[in-house]
Amino acid sequence: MAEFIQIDFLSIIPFFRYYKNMEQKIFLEEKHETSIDQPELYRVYLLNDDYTTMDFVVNVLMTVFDKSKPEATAIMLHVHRKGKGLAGIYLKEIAETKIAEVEKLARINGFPLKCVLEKND
Ligand code: TYC
Repeated sequence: MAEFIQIDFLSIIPFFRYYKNMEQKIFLEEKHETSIDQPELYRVYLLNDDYTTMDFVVNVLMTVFDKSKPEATAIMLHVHRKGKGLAGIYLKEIAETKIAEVEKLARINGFPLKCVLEKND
């Protein structure tokens, strides 16, 4: 003799509601997490000095910071006139690596060129 399982649909409704709420809660928590997990970005500035050649600075901006020649020239002239200029904005580790690269290239070539790192708030 076959046995039948009887389902009382009315008593199942609260369970559906519970799972729907849980799904929404997880969705909201995930959304919240992505909004607070923004990576912190840092600005790399080049500083002016009296000894580094303009050509070397343009070269550094093109090779290390991926600037075109006209962009690199404009940034270099801005640094030369104003004392400081933005080379790029990166994640902290990448920014630090770029600074190390610039200062290593500068020392090898006998120039005192320096960079500074500032948090991009
Ligand atoms: N002031 C330098 C000169 O007259 C050129 C220069 C530009 C140096 C930018 C550094 O970050 C710098 N030769």
